Amino acid sequence: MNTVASTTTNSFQIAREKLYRDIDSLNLTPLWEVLHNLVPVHPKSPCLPALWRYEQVRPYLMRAGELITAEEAVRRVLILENPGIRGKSSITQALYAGLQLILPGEVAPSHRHTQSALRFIVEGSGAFTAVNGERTTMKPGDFIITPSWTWHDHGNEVQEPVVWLDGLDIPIVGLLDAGFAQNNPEKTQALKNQEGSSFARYGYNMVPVRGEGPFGKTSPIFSYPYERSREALHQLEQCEALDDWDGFKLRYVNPLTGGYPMPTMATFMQRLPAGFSGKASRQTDSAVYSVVEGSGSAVMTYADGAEAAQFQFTARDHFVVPSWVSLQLKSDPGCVLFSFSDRPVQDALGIHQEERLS
Ligand code: GTQ
Repeated sequence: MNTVASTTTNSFQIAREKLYRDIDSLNLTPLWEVLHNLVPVHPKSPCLPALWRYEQVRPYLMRAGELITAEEAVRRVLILENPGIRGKSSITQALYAGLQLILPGEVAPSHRHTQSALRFIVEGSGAFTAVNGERTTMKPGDFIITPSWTWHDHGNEVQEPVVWLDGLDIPIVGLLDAGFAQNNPEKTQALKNQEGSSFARYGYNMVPVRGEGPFGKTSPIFSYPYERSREALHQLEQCEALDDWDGFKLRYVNPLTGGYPMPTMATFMQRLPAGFSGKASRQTDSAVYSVVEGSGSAVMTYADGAEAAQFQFTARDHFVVPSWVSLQLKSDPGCVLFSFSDRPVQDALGIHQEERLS
């Protein structure tokens, strides 16, 4: 019986493989060989959890600073590449992240592209980024937006190096083959608006009575200063019970819509109070974290219960939590974490899922 069954199986197998070879030149391929990968039972990301310790990364960033100018590099950035998908310039399948350095006196020349960018300031105060004719000064913990297709240049007119985390939707725009880019003949764009004018218009829970926002689907606030987000979280801690999974966590908003500040990327800031030992949860949006203050630890677990990662983090470290890997955060001294993810895209598709494990 067995022999007959396996002979039949083998002859089918041989005939099937011949079929695959015969249809190959017509650019045809059988679905049934790949269906389980195309339509997984649950997300199985090729991305791995990873941590970039700032004390390890910083010396190399400074070495890059000695070897290439911001102007020659256009953007002097060390890309945070996910170890599971090396060579793709991506930190998750959907997102790009890198650490950008601008040294005193340098300019990163003006250009624009359809990819949206966020900046989260990691070290140094007083560099600027200019968007659409307005400058904003960068301070650690500030979250700054470069909306799609807006001219932007960065510069450092202070005496210290300035480093920030760049988060871009490069892989998403690449997936759609929808990228355009242009260099501005003006290296540093002409300023049209006084610094602070867009914050005055949109940053105080008030918005202009007439007219539409300047950036289409992107928030008209292009800098969300840390002092405000920090204050909000500290106040929350005084007056509200903490969430067992997140501690105190808020999401940044586009004041014109109440939605996410950018069409492709959601941003969050959270405070884990001293002694926090969180419960585990997992989400379908992979997230990139920048540690703003304090220190703590992360435990990540795969869907089958296997340990994915366990590490300690401290201020200025960065880490990535892949889709559907559960995350558990702890902090003895307390800490503040910034994070961003591709959640708006998943919300637009109606597929975002979160599971809070006990
Ligand atoms: O600052 O415009 O890290 O265009 C990658 C691509 C930064 C930027 C990056 C970019 C930029």
